[in-house]
Amino acid sequence: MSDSDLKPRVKQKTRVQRPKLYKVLLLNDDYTPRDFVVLILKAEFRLDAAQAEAVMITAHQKGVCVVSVYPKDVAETKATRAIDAAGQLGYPLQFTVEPE
Ligand code: TYC
Repeated sequence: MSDSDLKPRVKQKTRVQRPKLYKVLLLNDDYTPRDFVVLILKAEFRLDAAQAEAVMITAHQKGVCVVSVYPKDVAETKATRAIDAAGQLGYPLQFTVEPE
């Protein structure tokens, strides 16, 4: 039997790299229609009807609500697309992204 047939006595530790996650926050305003907020949450963030309604109402009542968490580039892309879609219709809807 050669040396290379022997099992190593020291087990190597495997470190798994988890991507840092970022929260997308929905901000309340006085002008964007509730139905449009729900529509955007369903279309861009893939929330179901009940989740979208709950997130919209929480932002409406408390001023802000976490929509979901994603890797940084995904969070920023979704927030930007949602803001742009609202802006096209003249709504001031805002989303922000921050580390979890
Ligand atoms: N406050 C808005 C209204 O009364 C609805 C709204 C809810 C807007 C949540 C933004 O993040 C928001 N029409």
